[in-house]
Amino acid sequence: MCTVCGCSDIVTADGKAVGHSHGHSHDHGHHHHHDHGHHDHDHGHHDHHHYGQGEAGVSVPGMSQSRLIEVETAILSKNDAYAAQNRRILKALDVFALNLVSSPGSGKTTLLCETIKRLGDAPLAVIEGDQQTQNDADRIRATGARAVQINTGKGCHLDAHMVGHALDDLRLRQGAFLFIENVGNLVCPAAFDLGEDCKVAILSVTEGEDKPLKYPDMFTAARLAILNKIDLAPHCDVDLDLYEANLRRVNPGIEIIGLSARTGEGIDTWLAWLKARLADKAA
Ligand SMILES: Nc1nc2c(ncn2[C@@H]2O[C@H](COP(=O)(O)OP(=O)(O)O)[C@@H](O)[C@H]2O)c(=O)[nH]1
Ligand SMILES: [Mg+2]
Repeated sequence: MCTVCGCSDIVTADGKAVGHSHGHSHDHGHHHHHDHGHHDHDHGHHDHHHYGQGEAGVSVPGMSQSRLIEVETAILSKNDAYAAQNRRILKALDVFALNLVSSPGSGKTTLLCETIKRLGDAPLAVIEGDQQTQNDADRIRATGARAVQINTGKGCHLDAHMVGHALDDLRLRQGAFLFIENVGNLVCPAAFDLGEDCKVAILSVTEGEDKPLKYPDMFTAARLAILNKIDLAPHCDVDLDLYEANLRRVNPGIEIIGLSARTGEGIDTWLAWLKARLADKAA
């Protein structure tokens, strides 16, 4: 994940930047690209280069698979300790925390604004993650809700340490919802536990039915998938059943809600789901 896409906040003691998730299957046979110095593209021997089939699930020039796993384990265990601390704080307040993950533009902020309006006076707060700008926190604050913006710079995901600092500023109320909008990215945020109760993956109908198959880690990590922008479905020739089938192929237990943050269609199902989860948390 992160070395490959340029995340700079993941740096080990020896100054190397790395990270990624390796919870995949090793059942497939080929490992032939890991030890090569380069590939000769002039001869058409290969029409598929897969750099994720080694033990680490990722390739970084100059680093062995075992070294990559070592570094990743160190990063994620540090993150997990912060996540556990966040989780204790949230549990003590019976706060239900959601980590909203998606590619940029799927409608996370729009859905959050509509959700906040419809939740009325339910206590809630929002953490907004983006590489730059406070635009999304401003959009949330315009609804009257409390929001803290986290800018990650070159970082491609929120981590539990960042969220811990935001929690200090949020003054969460007992029994509140906490919505964490992660950096728009279908890859890296999947690997980082923030201490949330669950990840919610938002996919919009214009993104293509094959996205769950192409980015399985995110949809495996999510409890719920929201299929947003269903108002656009009639205009863009999408197969909603195929979206659902592909989501269930990578995560048979995933819950799915289709809605439109624009027209409000389906949003009541989402609100009912949220309220049921908050009640579960307090139980
Ligand atoms: N047609 C339609 N557009 C939407 C819907 N939800 C969001 N959008 C639009 O999609 C664009 C990106 O939305 P935004 O909330 O900023 O996405 P984010 O990057 O995931 O936070 C904006 O132009 C929104 O108005 C929807 O349900 N239907
Ligand atoms: Mg946004």
